[in-house]
Amino acid sequence: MEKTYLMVKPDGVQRNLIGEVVARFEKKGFQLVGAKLMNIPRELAEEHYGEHKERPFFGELVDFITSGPVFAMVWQGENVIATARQMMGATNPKDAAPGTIRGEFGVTVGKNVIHGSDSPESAEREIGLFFKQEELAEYSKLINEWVY
Ligand code: FUP
Repeated sequence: MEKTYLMVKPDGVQRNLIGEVVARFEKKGFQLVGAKLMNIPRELAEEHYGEHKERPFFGELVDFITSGPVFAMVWQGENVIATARQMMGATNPKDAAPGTIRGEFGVTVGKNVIHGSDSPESAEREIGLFFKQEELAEYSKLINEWVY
């Protein structure tokens, strides 16, 4: 089953949006297989956002993501990577469609509430950065007959 890494960022945690975000993915039919509230160590943040190392906003991005607890999650389901990206909306909340998480709850590009892996490669990499194998749960196959 396809898996993705999603994270409620420090702005979303401070604004009490964890439940709202979790509820949306649960109601859609995806399954939560791992979750934890954590403060991201600076080195982990720099590795997670490594692709942006040369960008002018890199320092601010790392400062922000380490500024308070995040809610790190792994979700699974058919096409969960691309569907979660659609449910999140565009990176810049000003371009995010109404109804999406960033469209509903975000205003600025920095504080955009949620992170989600953008490809199978980044999902695998990010899940590995934030979770140990034994922190991920397994469901019996039976449970899925109500969704698929
Ligand atoms: P996304 O995959 O939608 O989270 O977007 P990116 O990987 O392109 O960017 C990662 C984070 O960098 C965004 F969530 C917000 C931040 N960012 C900025 O602060 N300024 C920018 O111009 C672009 C991204």
